[in-house]
Amino acid sequence: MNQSPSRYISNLTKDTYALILAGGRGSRLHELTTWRAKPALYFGGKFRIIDFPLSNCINSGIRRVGVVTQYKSHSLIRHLRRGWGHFKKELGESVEVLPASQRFSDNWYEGTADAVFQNIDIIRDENPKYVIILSGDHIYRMDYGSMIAQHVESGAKMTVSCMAVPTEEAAGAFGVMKVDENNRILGFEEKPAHPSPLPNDPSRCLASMGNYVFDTEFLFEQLARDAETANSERDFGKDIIPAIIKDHPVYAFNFKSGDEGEVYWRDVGTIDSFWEANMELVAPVPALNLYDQEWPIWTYQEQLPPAKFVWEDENRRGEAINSVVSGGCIVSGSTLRRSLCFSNVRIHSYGTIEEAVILPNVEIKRHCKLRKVIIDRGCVIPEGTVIGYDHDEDRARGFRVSSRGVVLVTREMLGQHLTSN
Ligand code: ADQ
Ligand code: ADP
Repeated sequence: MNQSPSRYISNLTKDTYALILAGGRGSRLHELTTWRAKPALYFGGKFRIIDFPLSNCINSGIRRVGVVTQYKSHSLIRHLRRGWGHFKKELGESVEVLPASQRFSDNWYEGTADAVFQNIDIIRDENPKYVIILSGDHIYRMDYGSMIAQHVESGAKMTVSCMAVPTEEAAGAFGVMKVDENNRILGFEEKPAHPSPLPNDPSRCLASMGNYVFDTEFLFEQLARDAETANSERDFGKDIIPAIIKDHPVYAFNFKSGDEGEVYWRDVGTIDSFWEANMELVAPVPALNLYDQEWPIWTYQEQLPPAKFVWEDENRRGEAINSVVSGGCIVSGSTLRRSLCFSNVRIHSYGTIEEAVILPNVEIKRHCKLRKVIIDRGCVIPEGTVIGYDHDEDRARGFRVSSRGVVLVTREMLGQHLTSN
């Protein structure tokens, strides 16, 4: 590195095009993804999941980004247009939506590799030296610049970001790799039932985070080769990586998050993990720092008035304890504990709300008692409703109770008007 490291990295990130894969179905999120793709799901009081990889790109200095969409993309595309549509192509900046448009074949995107393959001409037009392919499904803060720098310095053709995770968590869920002492990948299995553990730690294995850096030409060659391969599922984890590691230098990049302590990376793929990851944010010191002005998470935000708390008398104490409350909310005469309210939530008097994740535009009428719930956008909770105290009763009313006892409530379950967000 004969230039200053930051200058060296910014030259590399400038020469990189990012493709965020945001077509996933997220079926284990049940009704939360009936109307929206998983990357469009709300998170953390005012964000959507996609804002995290997008902000990581912008904060890393990668200013040319394509977002590949497919399943239930309306909410996602609207969010991208409103929140991410202001980049200037003339300044070499753009966030473009790339829907499956059957330009090459009669098929929608098959696997992840096919989703990239069908956009080759768009990437070629940008003429980047490197392409970074990112999953649009995860919550984390990561400087992609160091991954690209390692990619270039190691002489890799492809680099896979990874982290050590408990083997029982990885089983059937993640791509798992074996590496040599220089981090070159020697073996890769997609979602094995019995992952091979790390040599120095039998309880953990090295899992792929689904983020890849490629030399552009090499990526194109491999996608073309895979497209001609019979029985391929056109997937990076299942097909491309296992096929290339023997004959080409493919390296692992060990992800360490910027914060001290635990490496923060969350796959909010289930009702329980979605609720838990949101709940983590109401802890006094959460593992994910959303308040770091050096690494802002950008999003679309409406112009909203500040949150307001109204304490009328001893029986109507409008208060929020260990909670996160977004703009446009009014908590009047109710107590909120360990809860997270997105924008424009109205909570009326004589209520007790605990461990609740309340998505935007919800209204909770008087005398409600809610515990360990997720309330989907736009629900109106009728006066006197009790949820989360008797799960048989909750199920009988049509709410979904998760395996760890989180109750999901949507407008449809309440028999209320639906819109496609
Ligand atoms: P999964 O996340 O299970 O495993 P997949 O379902 O293919 O893999 O999703 C990867 C990303 O691509 C997601 O962001 C998803 O939204 C998106 N996606 C999926 N199909 C798509 C399509 N047809 N078009 C557009 N986008 C699509 C992957 C790797 C594993 C790794 C985990 C980490 O395969 O090796 O361990 O990610 O979560
Ligand atoms: P509840 O009947 O359950 O107490 P209300 O809807 O009457 O709930 O609201 C109670 C209090 O919240 C009001 O007295 C007022 O202080 C505040 N409030 C409600 N709406 C607004 C608003 N649009 N702007 C400012 N404050 C409001």
